[in-house]
Amino acid sequence: MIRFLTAGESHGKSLTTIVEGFPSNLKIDTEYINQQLKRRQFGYGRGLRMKIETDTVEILSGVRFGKTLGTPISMLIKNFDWENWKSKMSVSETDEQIEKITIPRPGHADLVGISKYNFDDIRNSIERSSARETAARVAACSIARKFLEEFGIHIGSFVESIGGIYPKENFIQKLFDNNLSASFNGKKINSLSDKSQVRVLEFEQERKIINKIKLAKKKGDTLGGTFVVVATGVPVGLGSFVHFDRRLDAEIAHSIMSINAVKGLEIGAGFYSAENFGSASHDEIIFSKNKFTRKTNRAGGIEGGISTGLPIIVRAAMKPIATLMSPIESVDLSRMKKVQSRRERSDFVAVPACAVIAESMLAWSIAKFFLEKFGGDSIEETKENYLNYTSKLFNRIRNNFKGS
Ligand code: EPS
Repeated sequence: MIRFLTAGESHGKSLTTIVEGFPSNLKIDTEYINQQLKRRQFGYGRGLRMKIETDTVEILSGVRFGKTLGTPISMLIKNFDWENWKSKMSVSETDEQIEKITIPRPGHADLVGISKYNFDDIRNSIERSSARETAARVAACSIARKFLEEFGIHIGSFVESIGGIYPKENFIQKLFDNNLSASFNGKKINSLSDKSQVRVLEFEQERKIINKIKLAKKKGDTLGGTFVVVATGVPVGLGSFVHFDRRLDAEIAHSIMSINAVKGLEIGAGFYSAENFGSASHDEIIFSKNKFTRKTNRAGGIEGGISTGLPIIVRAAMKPIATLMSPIESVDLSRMKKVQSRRERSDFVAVPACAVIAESMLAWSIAKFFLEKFGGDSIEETKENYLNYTSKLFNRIRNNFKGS
């Protein structure tokens, strides 16, 4: 069982995370984690905060001479902006007069947060509900990502649309076609999308999106979008149909929906299938070269809550950032009067970052179920378990059904 916790406020001193349950002897280094943190910070449309922060991790425990010890791994990411927030975010009581925030922003956790936690200052809700926390998640999930790479599992993502601007080519259909998806795997996708300022795969679409973001900025508005995350190299048999909380699709949905501002999710051709005949929705089974495969992958790599061995395809929708520079209606809680909601420094678009965070969360979910099936105390033992299962899989099926 792997688990992780994160701690830290957006403008507090730092973010921290503790990751527990990974086997010993997994090679890991700070540079690998920093690379993922950098990818999360990138993207046209981020606000001024990203000019202040350069996220890097300090590993505090659990790793020796570049390898995991099997003990809890703790990590720290500094908030450079904290220098500007020392009094506003003081841990101890302060005599300084700190202005309270009294106008909740619609779409944020502001109003629900003060209602639930009995606060007299919206700042107390803002700080932890901020998507800054996702930096710690990416650090934690980098361990999962590195672990999966040991088994040839690679995770990639691209932004499908921002502000309703879609690509000319239907990349999702390409992923559903098994002949095409082989050359369109997790690694390949990232080698293309990492080069784009908005993580898209078409140059013309990128140009149009950047123009739309410029327009949003000018109007003091924000935009959301859709993105796709793909995991390739996942073996058959992760997850289960035996109980709701052991289904791989349910686990993935939980992970991705937990990312700030994600409001929609589908696995494979989810919504398309709902409009079409079953014959156009399912993936015909083919037997070739001692292996089972499918003509298509509309199931998005999961059937009956279990991985099929084909790429796992997740598509999600992120709502526009809720902090607007041209505000919408709200209520000032100090006077209980209708007002325009408060302005606060923020991002205009964070869909590219969201896609990278979703890669990380998907890596976590797959690693969780992978270790449940193959987990040993060391990476070597885990590899033996994995090879024992995968190398015998086909023969077991053939022998079981011989003569039936
Ligand atoms: C965020 C608001 C902005 C973002 C922040 C998330 O921060 P600030 O209020 O300091 O300008 O930049 O995201 C990050 C700091 C990050 O690292 O992703 C929010 O309200 O969620």
